[in-house]
Amino acid sequence: MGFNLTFHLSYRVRILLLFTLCLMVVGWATSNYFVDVFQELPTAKNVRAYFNKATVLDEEATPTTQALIKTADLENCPSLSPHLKGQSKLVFKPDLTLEEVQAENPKVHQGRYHPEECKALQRVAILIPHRNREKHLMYLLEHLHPFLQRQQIDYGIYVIHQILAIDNLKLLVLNSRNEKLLRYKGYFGGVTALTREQFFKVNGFSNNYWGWGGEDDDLRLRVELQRMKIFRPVPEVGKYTMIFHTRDRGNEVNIERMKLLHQVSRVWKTDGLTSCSYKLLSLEHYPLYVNITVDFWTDP
Ligand code: NGS
Repeated sequence: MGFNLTFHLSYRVRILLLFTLCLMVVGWATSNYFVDVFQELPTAKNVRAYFNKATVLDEEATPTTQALIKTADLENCPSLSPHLKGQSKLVFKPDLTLEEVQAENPKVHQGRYHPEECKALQRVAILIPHRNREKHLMYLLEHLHPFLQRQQIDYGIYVIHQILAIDNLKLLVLNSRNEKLLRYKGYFGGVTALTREQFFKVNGFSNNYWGWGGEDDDLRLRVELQRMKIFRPVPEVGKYTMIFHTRDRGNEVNIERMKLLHQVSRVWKTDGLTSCSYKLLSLEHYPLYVNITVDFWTDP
C-alpha cells in the first residue's frame, strides 16, 4: 500500500462519503506538522518544502519521535502483514457511537497509530474532506482504523473542513462505493492513489470545478498527459462500499465541466497545486482523528 495522498480543492456532493486518502509520506507527521491555529500556511507550491521543514523541526520533541526511536530497534514489518483477513462484510450499525469506536481502537491516540511489534514500512497521512455527515464519518472511522492497523501501517487520520459555505474540498481519495465494474472506461473517481511525486507532477487536482462532476476526469487527463500508466486492482482487492445517501443541496451538476475538461492540456500547469493557497483556521485533537478547518483560495 505504497501511495501518497494529497489534498486539494473541489467537491462533489453526490457521493455520501467523499473521502480522500492523502499520503504525505516523507513530509508527514502528527498534528505538529501543522502550524498553530490562525497561522497562515504557504501556498501549495511551497507545501512540500514546508512539510519537510516542519517535519525536521517537530520531530525533535514530539511523541512521534519518541515512538520512532523506540521502534528504531525493531525489525521491519513484513511486506505482507500477517493480520490481513481478506474481504469482510461491512455492517453499519444504526446506533453506533463514537465511544464504541474509540473503545474498539484502544491503541489509537489522537488519530495516530503505529504497530508495536515491528517497524512500519509505510507512513500514511489520511486526509478526509468532510461536511455535515457525522454518522458517515463515524462509520468510516469504525472501519478504517482496524483496516489500517491490520496492514501494520504507521498512520494518522485528519478530518478536514472547508470554511466556505460552498464546500469544494476534494482530496485524493477514498470514496467508498460498492461496485465491481467501472462506471465507464477511464473512470477515475472513487478511490485513486498516486504517490506524492506523481501528484506533484500532474500539479494535483484542478481548482476550477465547483459542484458535481468532472474533476476526477480532469485528474485522469493530467495523469495521461504525463504518460503515466493507470493500474486497476482486481475487484476482489479494490472493492469499496458506499453508504446510502440522497443528493445534497448545494452540489448541483457543474454545467461548465465539459468546457473545463477541454482545456486541461492548456491550463494544467498553472491550475492546480501551484495556484492553490490555504490558511489553517483551527486544529483540534480528538481521540480518533485530528480535526482541521481551513480556508482555501485560488491564486490569480
Ligand atoms: C461522470 C462524471 C464523473 C463522475 C462519474 C460518476 O459522468 O465526474 O460520472 O459519478 N464526469 C463528468 O460529468 C464529466 S457518480 O455516479 O459516481 O457520482 O465521477
